[in-house]
Amino acid sequence: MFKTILTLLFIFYANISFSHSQLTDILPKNNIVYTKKPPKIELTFRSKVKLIKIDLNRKSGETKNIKLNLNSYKERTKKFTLPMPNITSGKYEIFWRALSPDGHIIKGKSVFEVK
Ligand SMILES: [Cu+2]
Repeated sequence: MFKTILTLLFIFYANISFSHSQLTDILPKNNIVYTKKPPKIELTFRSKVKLIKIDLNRKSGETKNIKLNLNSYKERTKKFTLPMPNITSGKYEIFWRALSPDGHIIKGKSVFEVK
């Protein structure tokens, strides 16, 4: 009986942790110092998601939002590739938010520096 409960609990938690799609890769990578401007912003997910927003913020000095055009990224997909805007050296943060196929909002960020 006890073993059955444990097994059920395990299945329950395994379902929770794997039901929503997770980010498997992000470029520019988190906590990386780049010696030149990374050519693109790329988010890769485990399954097809709807991108809700991506913010690119310059964190050196006063925080400044750099406009990204997301008009052509309305479709649900596993991989989103955006050209990197013209950024100078400094510290930056990418903040993203997406809708997982199970209806959950997933989000994350990547902080990087361009020397
Ligand atoms: Cu989920």
